[in-house]
Amino acid sequence: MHSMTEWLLDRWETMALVRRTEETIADLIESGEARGPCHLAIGQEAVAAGVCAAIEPEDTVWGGHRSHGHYLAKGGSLEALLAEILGKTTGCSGGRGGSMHLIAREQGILGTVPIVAATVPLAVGAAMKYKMRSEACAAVAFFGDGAIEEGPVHESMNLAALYRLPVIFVCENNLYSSHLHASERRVADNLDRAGDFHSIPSERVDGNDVHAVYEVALRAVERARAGKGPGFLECRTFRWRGHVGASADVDVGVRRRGELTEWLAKDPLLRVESELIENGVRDLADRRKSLEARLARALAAARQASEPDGARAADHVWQEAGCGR
Ligand SMILES: Cc1ncc(C[n+]2csc(CCOP(=O)(O)OP(=O)(O)O)c2C)c(N)n1
Ligand SMILES: [Mg+2]
Repeated sequence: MHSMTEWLLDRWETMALVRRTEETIADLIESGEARGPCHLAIGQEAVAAGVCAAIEPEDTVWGGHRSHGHYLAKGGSLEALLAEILGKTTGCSGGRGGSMHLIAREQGILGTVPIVAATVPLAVGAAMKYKMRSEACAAVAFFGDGAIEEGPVHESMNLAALYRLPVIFVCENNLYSSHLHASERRVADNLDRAGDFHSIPSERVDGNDVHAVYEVALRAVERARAGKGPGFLECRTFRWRGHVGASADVDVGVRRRGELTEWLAKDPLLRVESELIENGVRDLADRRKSLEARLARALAAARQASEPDGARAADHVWQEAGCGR
């Protein structure tokens, strides 16, 4: 098989995994089995898949409240994700965090946290460590267009630019922050210029085109590794579901209803599938079947896992005096 087709098949595997996992999570929300808030990124899969393909296993990623895709694309365990969402002890955060608190240290997923913009400075901190210790790693901060409205993103960009840190700022511009459209929050559609003020090279890319995302991410990562400092990517995309939960939020306004129809036609996964079929790949149905079997196994294991012990709810809350100082 042509190596480009193999590369694209890998991206398909990641994007289909993210899509079907999130659709499964949507079912768990609707049935009431998943009780904590879940934010789905269905429709945005090419950003996680493209960026994570451009980095190495030892690089780190950081995310926010909508990070199932980042976690899976970087190699986080599917079973530990579903178990976390179901609040089980085998979850990646021991069942204490739920959908919005994902971590997998071994895979370089050092934290997804729902305080908007909060992990961006942490990614910069990691990049500072790489630089100080001359480690050839890069850190990736995934955040939304709403996060740009928070101070820590700008402070982080300034520091990263000043010290030429190996960090990539990946802004997933899905046009909405909760229920507010970008045009209700900003005077201009200019997030691609967010890095200008700090002399950080910034690029706008079609976030539904996995090839395009990969290419800009790779350029930024190569620059960062060469000691040339951070990069900023604005990935234009759209979430098909609502801000939180399984619904599509089309009742939020006429605008969103029209936009959704428009964006459904730009399905990033379907684009990859069409290209694979054009390139002669004929076994997508078999691959889909294996994916369903994998998902069913992971969900069954998560369901069977034990619930955390209520008597230990305060574990990890307090730092014992004298420890870790
Ligand atoms: C500091 C902070 N302010 C407000 C919120 C409430 N909140 C949660 S998600 C969200 C919207 C974030 O929008 P964006 O960054 O574009 O990410 P998206 O939801 O579109 O992926 C807000 C305002 C929060 N969690 N943290
Ligand atoms: Mg947004």
